[in-house]
Amino acid sequence: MVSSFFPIYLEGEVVKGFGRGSKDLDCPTANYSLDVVKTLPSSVEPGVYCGWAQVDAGPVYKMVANIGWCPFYQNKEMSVETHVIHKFDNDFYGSTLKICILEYLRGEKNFESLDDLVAAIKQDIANSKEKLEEAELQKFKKDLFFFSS
Ligand code: ADP
Ligand code: RBF
Ligand code: MG
Repeated sequence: MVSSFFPIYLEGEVVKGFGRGSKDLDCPTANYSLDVVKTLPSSVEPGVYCGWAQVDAGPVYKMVANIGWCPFYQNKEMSVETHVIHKFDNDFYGSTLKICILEYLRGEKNFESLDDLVAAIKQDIANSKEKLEEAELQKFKKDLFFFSS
């Protein structure tokens, strides 16, 4: 079941993130500006979430998002970083990204090494792919949020 706390919808421009080369780790994350991050309900727990994502008026893809302060990097500001589970040919900075957040996967953690962080992210991607096959979550792929302008 999708809990009554979800879905959470976010929409905003994709901006430059921390430039830590997430892309080199095979996991680019599209970042929102702080203004968009601030529109999240204050009761959202930092952590890793799965749901659906759309870049401009493109197809709706599976996504996994990290919400929080990234203890591994000790960020000063809360961020929302979305990894869209799709291979894009080009960057899409400046585009509008819509996300529909459906389920909490785990809390944010600190890691001993970058390798451990990358392994956890890989596992999150695999878990999200599987979860989003559930009929209950599939329904939101067709949500009006993505198809009304
Ligand atoms: P930054 O630190 O600027 O966020 P990243 O290394 O995290 O840089 O790369 C993020 C950028 O990569 C996104 O803003 C987007 O333009 C691009 N990108 C390409 N493919 C994806 C994807 N599958 N998911 C998210 N962003 C992607
Ligand atoms: N950062 C953390 O410090 N702890 C985490 O548990 C964590 N989990 C993440 C899970 C996913 C699916 C993604 C996309 C990012 C996560 N991050 C986490 C953020 C990560 O530190 C950030 O994307 C870096 O920029 C990667 O180089
Ligand atoms: Mg990023």
